[in-house]
Amino acid sequence: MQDAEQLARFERAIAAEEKVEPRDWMPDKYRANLIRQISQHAHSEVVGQLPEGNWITRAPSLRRKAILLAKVQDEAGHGLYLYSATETLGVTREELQDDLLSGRAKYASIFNYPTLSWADVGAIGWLVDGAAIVNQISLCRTSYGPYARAMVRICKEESFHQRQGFEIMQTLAAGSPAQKAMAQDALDRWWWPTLMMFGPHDAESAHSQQSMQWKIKRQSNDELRQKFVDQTAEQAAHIGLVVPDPALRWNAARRHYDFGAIDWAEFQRVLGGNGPCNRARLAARRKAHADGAWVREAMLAHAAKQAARAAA
Ligand code: FAQ
Repeated sequence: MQDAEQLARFERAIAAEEKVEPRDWMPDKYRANLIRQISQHAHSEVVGQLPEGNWITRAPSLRRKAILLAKVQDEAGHGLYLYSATETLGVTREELQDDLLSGRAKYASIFNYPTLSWADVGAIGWLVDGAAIVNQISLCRTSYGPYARAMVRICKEESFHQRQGFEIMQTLAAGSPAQKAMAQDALDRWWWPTLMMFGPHDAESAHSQQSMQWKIKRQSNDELRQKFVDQTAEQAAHIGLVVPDPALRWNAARRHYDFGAIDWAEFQRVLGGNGPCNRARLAARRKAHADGAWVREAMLAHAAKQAARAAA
């Protein structure tokens, strides 16, 4: 079959909301764009364990520690689903790891910020997982089958993460003046970096047009960011915390919250490797990979022995 015919068939399937599956024909650019987005997403889940992992040994109670351990472990699982989904597109896990560890691959900018207090664990669950859900609910309808299915499961777990983070913030905000101040300080530091998670404005977004056309993305960066602001502004008011944006106000005509300008220079700095924790995050991942070398070697040796026994 000619490429033009295959492309027309592919586009008809996309228009009919059919899922694209690994063995289906797909344009090279569709495949490359998916490998880029899903692998960045996988790397984000894995690097995203580090800021919260920092607090496992210092959680304020056994209950909080058990919840945090489970949450961080969930993020590792999300990384695994997403690496597996990426592998269905013909790229190997080793290549993906190499891209991350060499610094070639991007991961979400938010994970390059430090967790300075226990309230930051609450802020991450509430804001970062909250933003991730807004984005990922939309991706449950993405056109690539393995990615869409991974998103359904991930969203269920992220909802629990968001609720536990909100509950930490709610508890602190209703606590002593010092606890409330700690919660407010966390909101002050995490608010703007969370808004950056949705990516550049639509007009500046390099991939959006093609990704929307192929239904890889179902809603634009700005639409999703607005949805997040609308829901989170009300949640902050509900627990008596103040969003650090003097321009934030309900716009009755638009039926949305207006909000202030994002510092895109800061976003670019973090993407360029110069955020507060970029170097520490990559160093931690490289160390974990090196420390795990013996496990990989042992597993390969075991698999080779099993295969030799089966062949004998
Ligand atoms: N950080 O043309 P666009 C989580 C890059 S999961 C870093 O708009 P696109 C769970 C972008 O990659 C969080 N880079 O790109 C959790 C592109 O670079 P490239 C991760 C960013 O793909 C919670 C360039 O800028 N979620 O948090 C960022 O159409 C708690 C141009 O941008 C996902 O990955 C950024 N914020 O739209 C875990 C969701 N924004 O490749 C642990 C899936 C943009 O040309 C603890 N991904 N860039 O070099 C997406 O929905 C999309 O990829 C966007 C970006 C919306 C992130």
